[in-house]
Amino acid sequence: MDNTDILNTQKLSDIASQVRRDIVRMVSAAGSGHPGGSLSSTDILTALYFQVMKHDPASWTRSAEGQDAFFLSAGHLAPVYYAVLARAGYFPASELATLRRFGSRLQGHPSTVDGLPGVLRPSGSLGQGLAAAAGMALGKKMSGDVHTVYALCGDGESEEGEIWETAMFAAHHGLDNLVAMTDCNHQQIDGSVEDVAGLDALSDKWLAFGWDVICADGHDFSSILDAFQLAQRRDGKPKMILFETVMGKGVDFMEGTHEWHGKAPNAELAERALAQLKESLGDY
Ligand SMILES: Cc1ncc(C[n+]2csc(CCOP(=O)(O)OP(=O)(O)O)c2C)c(N)n1
Repeated sequence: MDNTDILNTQKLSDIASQVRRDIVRMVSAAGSGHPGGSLSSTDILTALYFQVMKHDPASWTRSAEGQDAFFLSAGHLAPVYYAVLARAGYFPASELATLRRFGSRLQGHPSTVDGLPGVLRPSGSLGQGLAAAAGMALGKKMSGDVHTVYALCGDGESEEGEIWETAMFAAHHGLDNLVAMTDCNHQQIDGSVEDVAGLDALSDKWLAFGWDVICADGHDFSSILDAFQLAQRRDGKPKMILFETVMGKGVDFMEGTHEWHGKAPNAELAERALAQLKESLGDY
């Protein structure tokens, strides 16, 4: 790691801290939403949007032609998605204050009805986003567009059948331009992932379905960036990055429990959370 890498990871860490502040403030103000998985996947999406993806908010369209594309398959992670999109320049950060308000473009789950820039398709029904990403990856291959398609899934989401239909489809079509990620925080809506349905060795499952599997620490930017680098290999196989993460990362009372999967902190708890998170880009 040289000095430039250290500078980059420090910058990413600062942005991630701001994104975590955004998540806490948005969900608390709305009085509902999904902070736990948003906080666990913050570092992954920060690295993706601020360093890895080849994208341009100014010329972005819903066809994602000539750019990399991202699909949020775990649609309930809308708070982190909106915060990263806003901070990356897709729409003003001030709009984050409208999360879940009547008439807002920032619905509880991503919607395309009001044309929120950066959102390719609605999501929230688990499993669908990865399938859509595979469809776009096939389309890009057929049209000669060399860009990469990314998708983020939850580990609880990986208990959906549609995930495994897509696993077969993508391997069958040799979609090596598809980079899927799983936020392995081991918690889901009403308990631990293992208690609800039991995924066991997730890496063995993806390997058996014909994918390349990369394992990384989802809170260490060097590890995250190395994983994305490895995932660029075009060897005829789709890629799955299994990111090991902590539910609620960065807020002590939310860490490691499913209790904050879909619950908003009150004003007092939000203040306690914000005191743990550094402000870097200015609150909206
Ligand atoms: C098809 C479908 N089934 C069930 C649900 C309800 N649901 C919403 S989130 C969730 C758990 C997802 O767990 P995970 O992907 O691990 O997300 P995290 O708890 O880490 O935020 C479930 C079952 C849904 N949204 N869609």
